[in-house]
Parts: sequence; structure tokens; C-alpha cells
Amino acid sequence: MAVETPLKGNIGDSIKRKEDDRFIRGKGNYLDDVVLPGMLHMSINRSPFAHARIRSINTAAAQAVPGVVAVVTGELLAQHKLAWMPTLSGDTQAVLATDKVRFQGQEVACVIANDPYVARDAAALIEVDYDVLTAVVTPQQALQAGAPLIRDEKEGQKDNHIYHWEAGDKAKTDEAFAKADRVVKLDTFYPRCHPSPLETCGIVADVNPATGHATLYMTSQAPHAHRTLFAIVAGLPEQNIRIISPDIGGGFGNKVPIYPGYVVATAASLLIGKPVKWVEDRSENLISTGFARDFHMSGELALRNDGRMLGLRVKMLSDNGAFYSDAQPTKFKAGLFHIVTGSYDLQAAHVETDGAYTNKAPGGVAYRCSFRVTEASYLIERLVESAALEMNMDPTEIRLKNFIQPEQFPYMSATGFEYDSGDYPRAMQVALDKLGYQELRKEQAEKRKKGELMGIGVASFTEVVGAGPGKHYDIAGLRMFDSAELRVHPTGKAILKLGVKSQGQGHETTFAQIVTEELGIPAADIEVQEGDTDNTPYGLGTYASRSTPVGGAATAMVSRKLRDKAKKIAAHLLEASEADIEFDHGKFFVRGSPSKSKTIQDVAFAAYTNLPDGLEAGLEGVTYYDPPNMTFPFGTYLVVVDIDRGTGQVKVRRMVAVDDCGVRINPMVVEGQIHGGLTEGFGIAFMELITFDEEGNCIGSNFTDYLLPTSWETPKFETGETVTPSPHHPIGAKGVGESATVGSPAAYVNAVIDAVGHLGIRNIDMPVTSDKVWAALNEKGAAE
Ligand code: MCN
Ligand code: CUN
Repeated sequence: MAVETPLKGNIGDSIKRKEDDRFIRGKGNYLDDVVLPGMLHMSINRSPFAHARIRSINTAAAQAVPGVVAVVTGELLAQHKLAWMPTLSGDTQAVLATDKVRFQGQEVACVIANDPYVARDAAALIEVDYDVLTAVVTPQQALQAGAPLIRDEKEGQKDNHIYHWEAGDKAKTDEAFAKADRVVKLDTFYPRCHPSPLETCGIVADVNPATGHATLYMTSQAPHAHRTLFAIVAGLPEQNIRIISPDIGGGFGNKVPIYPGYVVATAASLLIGKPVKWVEDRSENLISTGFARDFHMSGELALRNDGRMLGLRVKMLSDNGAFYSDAQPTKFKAGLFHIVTGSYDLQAAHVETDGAYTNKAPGGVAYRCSFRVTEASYLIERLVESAALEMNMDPTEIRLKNFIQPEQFPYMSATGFEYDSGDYPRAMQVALDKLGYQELRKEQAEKRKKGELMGIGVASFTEVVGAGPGKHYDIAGLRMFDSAELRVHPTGKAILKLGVKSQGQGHETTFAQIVTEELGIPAADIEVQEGDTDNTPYGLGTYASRSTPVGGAATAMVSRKLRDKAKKIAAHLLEASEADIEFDHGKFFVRGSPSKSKTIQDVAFAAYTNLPDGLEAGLEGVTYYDPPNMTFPFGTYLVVVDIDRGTGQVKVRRMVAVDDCGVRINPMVVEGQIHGGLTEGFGIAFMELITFDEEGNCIGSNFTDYLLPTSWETPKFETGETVTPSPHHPIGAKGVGESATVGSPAAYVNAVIDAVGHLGIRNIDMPVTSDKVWAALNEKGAAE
């Protein structure tokens, strides 16, 4: 009988997630589990209007409710210079409205009470006298001459335009278009959607009036950066601020920004001298916190008649809501949208982007996307599909013809990225084989003869994830490096402390595995800690799939640092010269005689008990890692759909996803990330939408209107992999957390267009709902 040896947790081992034990048993510690003695509760009164002047606020009735401790208005905050706060992208945002409200759901006043329900009831009693103004609900409308000025409080702001930003070479692109045999154009809209994590956002602010210490329990994806920003905004000494991100029930980018609720709860705790808890409800989360996308995009592809792409021209208009608060590296007004050249060898590209204020919630968080990579990937993959249709080429053929070839890496893109590594044709081939592409094309042809609608969608995306390098990328000026601190105890057990912060990605398991690979300590013996700024080294946090590329690299490097010291100790124990010591999976031995060895555990013990002369005691270290480049994961996704001509219903029959994220630390965790991302991509493609009526009322403010996919709707996924290591990452890994959300929407929509393209339908904007599909068919006389 075969005996199964338990996996030690080396790189490549699919060990079970350590954190799941406590999650499955209900022993996690989420924000709402934090209960402090004497804790008060906060509730927010929000604007019912999208755009209105505030004439007066009457808080008397709220104040009179038994149990209410305080009512906070913008006027009160203004006395402490806290009515406005800076945003991550250099704009300002109202903490509590004083002059005007600028979106429905905006924070107007807060009630602090001894009970959450009392706070809520009292907040509803606050009387605000509004003078309703015309709402601006689209960026096109916002930029029209004479449009109502939304940000009238900003000095020098004469219109609703936020920024203009360009990338690439305009002259060279014009030249490429002049040489082209034909130009294919696509106008498309990536609608507003929402990360909607299971756990909403919240804070427990505990400012000790005696010591001035502020302990802030926050659902934060970036606790260190938030600490620094709090210090700057609130003027608190940074050593007195401790941010603790407890277990987080999903972030997806929603927990990157700083929200007004955090600021008011902290200010209230400071003024009252008691802990204050604020937790959003679902509708508050959907109407007021960081939404995603809302990009109007227009792309043009210059092509030769043989299908070779020559140039790409993109114009984009983004709807940023009332405050420009997107999280992105400060130099990049539209994030990393210029990855829009995708997987293709384009000699020239030019991207022009503009942003506009509207009377909608601010945010523009990059929901499971590295700063707008999703929108870019969607545009290019949809555009290539359009080109294939118009040129009557197979969508795989046109891609194969234009892929950047494996030998071209490192590859400099027309918009200035240096792609680290890739093998696009291989990923596509693996996906095609897995799907049985040729057979399905035959089936499609047969079906089409009978008038049945079947489509095969293709997307071959390339992402850019893992910011820094710090010299190019920063958040609010803070360079995007990351850190790892490793301490090996005398008994050979270890504790690893990180600057990144998991929201469900499994860091406690996968980062331990990096140490296991580098030092040989079993993953089960390594405790991973994140999220407490007093106890972890400074880092920029977890978003933009940067934990593995940056924090993972820091972990490998600190392990190697310790290994070097361990070698000195091993040499002492083995009575050999350090130069003769070799290391292999947790064992140190003299070169040539592997039988005489010392384990990492022996060495760890000696680090505290038996050291060579002149060597410092202990086995610990810290590494701050600034990556030399980003990583560029990629993949090919294939989707098969059947469409009912009577109802417009789209059924996803197959979904094959082949991802390449370089070396996989824990293949099971990677697989989980991909399944999650494909599900979110499916929701965005077919179901989820935050929209607004002409008065700026948010439609999609609860889960009966904002439809999330359940296991009932979600298709089955078939996954595959190729492995092209990142040449600059210490263990060859690239990020993967966002890949499937970035790559899949275009594959789903391309499948629908592939089914109906022969009828002359070129585009249906997401979410591709049955009614839209039916209407498009009906317009072509093809509906039943
Ligand atoms: N991993 C691996 N091998 C690789 C790459 C990654 O084993 N080559 C593992 C990592 O070690 C980690 C996980 O996969 O455990 C994801 O790693 P990475 O790609 O580095 O992404 P991050 O940890 O930085 O997570 C961020 C990413 C983003 S930006 C969003 S948004 C998102 C996502 O992860 N939010 C999530 N996945 C999520 N998954 C859950 N459950 N919850 C969220 O909020
Ligand atoms: Cu871009 S959403 Mo994730 O980066 O937290």
C-alpha cells in the first residue's frame, strides 16, 4: 500500500490553506467581531439627491433621541479643518457635505449613539433643507458647454473636466494609419460595476484620550499607507497611530480608498474619548464606496489586408463621479490603461484619455484590476474580434498573426512597457486543444445552417501587475516597494511579517511556502502575520496583484539573507569552511559529503546557543524589495455559448481558461483565484450594473437590483496552464489575483458576438442581458 507523505509546502505543493481552519469553523476575526468596552456606534445620514445646495441642517430632533451621544456635521468638522480630505489621486473630497451634495448617497451628517439601531433611527431624523440642482449623469453631458458646474468650490475649476492624459506616439500612429489597407473601429462602453465584497467596509476607531494613541481597526487593503495618510490628514503623530486590519471578507479593490466614514469615526472617537464603530450596510456600500470602470472607449485598429496590425488609436472618456478619488500611481491619470496594446506586436499606438466629474459616487477603484488594465484588455480584445469579423478571418488566426513572439521578450511596447516574458502562441494552443476548437467550429457551421446561434469567444490578454518599481510608481507619493521580516526561533519555527495584507487570497499559506522553499522550514511551522502596522514592516499593501510580485520577492530575499547567515553557523557546527557549505532543502552539508549534515532546525538552535566567534546572535532579518520591473501574466480564454433566438438568453456551454502566471507557488490557490476571477468576469459580462436615472438616482443599490452570480448561474470552468517564469522575480512568479477578471469579460462578450456577427451585429455593451441580445436580434430581423 502506498503511504502518502504529507507535503512540506515547497513551491509547487498544493497544500491546504492554513487560514481556512479558522474561517470554516467560524473563528475568523472580522471587523464587526471587534467589540471594545464602552464602544459607541455611528450611522450616516446621506443625501437623497444627486446634486443639491444645502440651505440648512437641523440636528435637534436627532440630538434629542435617548442614547444619542453626538451629531457630527460638516460645519463641526470644518472647525477642525476636516470637512474636506485629500484623495489618493490628488483631488479633494468632502468628508461631510457643507455647501452642496454632489451625488446620491453622499455623507451629510453622522450620529454617534450607544446602540447601532438608535444611531440609525436618529440619523433619519436629521432635517436637511436642500435646494435641488440639475444633475449631470454622463461624462459627455458633463463636458458640454453650459453644463452645471459640479466642483464650484474648487478654485480655478471652470468646467467638469478633470484631466487629459496621453501615451504613445501620435505622429508615428498617424503614419501607420496612413499606410493601412483598412481601419477597423469599435465604440464600446465598460459600464460601472462594483466590487461588492461579502464584508462591507468599516472601522472601529479607538482614540485613547489619556495617551493620544489611536488604534484603528479597519477593513484596509493598505494599512501602512493609510496610517501615513491619516497622520497627514488628521495631523496626528504617526507613532501614535496603529492600524489593524483584521480578517477581511473580500476586498477586490473596494478597501483601498479612505472613506469619509473612517475619518468621521476617528474624529468622533477623538472628541468623545470612546471607541466608535461604523460598519456600512449593503446599500451604503453599493451607492457610496469605490465603484469600478465607467469607461467610454473608442478604438481604431490599422491593418494590412493580410490581417497584420500596424497601429492602434484609442480615445477614452472616464466618468469619475463627483470627486476624483481613483487609486492609481500619481503619474498615471488613467492608471495603466496604456497596456491597451495587449498581446500584439504593434509598431505604433496612441492613447488619449480624459476624465470628467459627474453627479455620481466617486471611486473608480480598479476592481480586481491593476489600475484600469481590465478596461484596456477588454477594448483591445473586443477590437481584435471586430477586425476578425470584418476581415472574415478566424479570431485565433488574426491573433496568432500578430502576437508578440516568444523570442521578442523582453519586449518594449509602443506605449512604453517592457514586457518581461511570455509565450502567447503556446498558451493559445493549449487552450484550443483543451476546448477541441476545430470540432466546435464545424458544429457551429452545421448549427448556423439550421438557423441556430452558437458562438466561440476568444481572448488572449496580457496584464501588467506588481507595481513598483518605486521610481515610476507611487501612491500619493509613497513609493510602491514592499517588505518582509522573518524571525526564526530557537526551535526552528518561524514568524514571517509582511507589508501586504490578504483579503482572502491565502497569504498565510503561500508566503510560508516561499520560506519553505528557500530555508527548508515546513510551512506548518511558519506563522504569517499581516495587517498590524505596529507589528509588520512598512509596505504599500495588497491590490493590483502586487503581493506575490513584490511582497513575495521580499520574502524570498529575506529568506536568502537568513540562509547566508545560517551557512556561517552551519560551517561552525560542521567544522568546515563556509565556502564549502552547500544547502539543499533544509539541510546544510560539506560539499561532497551529504551524509554529514545539519538541519535548518539545528542551525536555528545554534543561532541562540552555539555561535562562532564574532557573529551576532539570532536568526532574523528584514528586506525591503523594490522590483526592477512589473510582471506581465497572460493567458487565453475560450468561451462557447448558445443563444436562444426566442428570448435572447445566452447560455455559456464551455469556458476554458489557460493562464500563465510564471511559477505557481501553490497551484490550488492559483486555481481558486482563477475560478473566483472567472466568476466575477461572468457577473460583469452578463449581470452586474450600477446605473443611474436622469436625476442621478442610483439604480443597483441592493442585491435584488445589482445581480451577483450565484452557483446557479455560474458556468463550469476548465482550467489549464503554461509556465513562463518572470526573469526578474527571485522565484519566477508573476501575479495572478486579477487575471481572470481582466481576461474573461471580453471572452464572454466575444462569444456572443461570434454567434451573431454574421447577422451584422458588431457590439452589445455589457452586461449582455437577454433583453439586449433579443433587441439586437430583432433589429436584424433574426429574433423569434
Ligand atoms: N500565487 C501563487 N503563485 C503565483 C501567483 C500567486 O501561488 N505565481 C498565490 C499568491 O501567493 C496569493 C494568491 O495566489 O496567495 C494571489 O496572489 P497575487 O496574484 O500576488 O495577488 P495578491 O495577493 O496581491 O491579491 C490581490 C488580488 C487583487 S488585486 C484582487 S482585487 C483580489 C484578488 O487578488 N481580491 C481578492 N483575489 C482575491 N481573492 C479573494 N479571496 N478575495 C479578494 O478580495
Ligand atoms: Cu485592482 S482591485 Mo485589487 O487591485 O485590490
